[in-house]
Amino acid sequence: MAAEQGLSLVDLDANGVDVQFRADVLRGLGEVQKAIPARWFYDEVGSQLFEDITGQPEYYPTRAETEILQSRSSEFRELIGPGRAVVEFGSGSSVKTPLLLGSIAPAAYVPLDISGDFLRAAAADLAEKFPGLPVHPVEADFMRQVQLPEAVADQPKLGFFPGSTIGNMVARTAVDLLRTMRATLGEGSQLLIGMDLIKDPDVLEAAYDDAAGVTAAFNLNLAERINRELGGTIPISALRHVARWNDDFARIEMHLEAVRSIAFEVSGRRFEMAEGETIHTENSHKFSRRSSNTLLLAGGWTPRHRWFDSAERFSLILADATVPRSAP
Ligand code: AVJ
Repeated sequence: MAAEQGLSLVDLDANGVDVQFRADVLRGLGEVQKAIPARWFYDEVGSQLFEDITGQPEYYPTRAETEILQSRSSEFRELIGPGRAVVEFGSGSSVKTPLLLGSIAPAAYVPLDISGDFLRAAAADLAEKFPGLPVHPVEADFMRQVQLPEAVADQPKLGFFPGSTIGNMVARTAVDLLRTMRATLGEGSQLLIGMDLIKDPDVLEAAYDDAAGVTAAFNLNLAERINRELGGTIPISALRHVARWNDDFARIEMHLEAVRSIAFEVSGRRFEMAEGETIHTENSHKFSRRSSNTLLLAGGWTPRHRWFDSAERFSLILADATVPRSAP
């Protein structure tokens, strides 16, 4: 299918509609609790809005993680060592990746991303900042095992998965991804992964409902994207952004809530929402030291070192690929 021959991984129909987007939206709006996978936030508008979120005073994760990367350079160098191929899951953010690469003297940098455009931009940016560093971008869906370039086959790997993006997945999907990463990276690999921490629900809810309304715009853009790309007639002004802490699952949930009863069409199909009914658009799980250990171990990774920002809001964990052995 589309994944072959270096073609785009995005499957478009004859009208240019993203087939997977339409399938996910139609299925999700048909569920009892309406839900749409969070990955569909990130069209061009949504990606820009996320960048804007990271600059909001209430949204601490990006600043906290960047602080760790800035302040622990010598510890990274010591615990990771030189000569590794850094494999980043999702193409590099402008700030975090150079901080890591500058700390550890890597042998190569391999950004993986499903979007060829983001990938090429990130690769060009990094190649310019690190002139001697071989950069091998791979257009791939990292939720599946990826065949890494031949050039890095014999180099030990460091997986890099910042941002607490793992928190967007429910435990079962997160474990699948961690195991897939292990298969992609191989024996002897390490993983440096960002995981946001459980804290006061008021702080968390504010981080996902900033006063300037940028997160609200980010959430509502999903409904706008449905209208733009799938011939939707969702009345945007009848939807309200909601961010709420779910203590049982230790996660922030984002929803779009109907402020009155509405009916609309998407791709010719009709849907209704009662007043107060929601579309669940994102989970952002938060972790304790124990729950992060449990998740990593279940995914085949042994946590070796953990760093926190000075306010202890966010953690960056270095783990290595566990060699399975029998108990005890
Ligand atoms: C990019 C997935 C880490 O969950 O904090 C930010 C996305 N959503 N504000 C997060 C997001 C709302 C973000 N991640």
